Amino acid sequence: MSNTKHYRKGDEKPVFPNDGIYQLYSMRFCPYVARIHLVLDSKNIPYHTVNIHLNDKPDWLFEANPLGKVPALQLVDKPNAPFVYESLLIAEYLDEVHPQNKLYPSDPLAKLQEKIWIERFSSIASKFYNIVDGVAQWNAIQNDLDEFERELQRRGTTYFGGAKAGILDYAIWPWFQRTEVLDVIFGKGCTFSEERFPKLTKWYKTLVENDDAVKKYNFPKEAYVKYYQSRCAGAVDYDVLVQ
Ligand SMILES: N[C@@H](CCC(=O)N[C@@H](CS)C(=O)NCC(=O)O)C(=O)O
Repeated sequence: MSNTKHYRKGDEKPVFPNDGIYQLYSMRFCPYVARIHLVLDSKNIPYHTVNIHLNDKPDWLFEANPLGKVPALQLVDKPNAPFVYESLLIAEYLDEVHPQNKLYPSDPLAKLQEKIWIERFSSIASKFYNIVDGVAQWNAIQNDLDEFERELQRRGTTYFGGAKAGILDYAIWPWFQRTEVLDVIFGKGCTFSEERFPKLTKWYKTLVENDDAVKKYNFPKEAYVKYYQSRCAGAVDYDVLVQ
């Protein structure tokens, strides 16, 4: 994980050594990119990070992803070093190509069912962006999260993946990280409470405290607050973690 500055329009594209190491186009607070950091780190795959200022994108971002979004991953180990994008497609590819610490179930049906749960989470993810009425929106998210609470209860395991984190854990964790700053995003009084979500709150805490990939990616709450405050003020500061 790299806390380097976010490149803007007009900045030269960084040059890395010819070392065959993946190059990840990232934004430090993007939950979709976080999925890829978690997958790469959980497998101990080295990578270079190129942080992008998404409100003032360098032209060369579009060579990486024609949609102008992050994540994009350059597979510099492959002929012509192609770029790939879309977080879940990248995650699945990495899990196939780097089988150490498998994240997806190997059984096709179990794998499909895990992907269905990730797909179901996408409506929650989008509700984090469309904050028309903050408190009402957080209530709507909680109603959706009830299903995930029940599912974790049904599985009876520490993680959705079992005794260790799997792809569903890493695919959804980045949005739970936002529960640290609910008051900034949705307004005062919004909480991710143990009473309503005994399993999920424990799951989140266990990941934060014990999972090496999450520990490596995570950042202090104060930085997150600053980032969201800058976003709410209409002048997003992606570089709050840059030393
Ligand atoms: N479906 C994409 C979503 C990626 C995405 O929306 N990334 C955001 C940052 S969190 C982005 O790059 N936004 C820039 C833009 O839309 O212009 C994925 O899963 O990779």
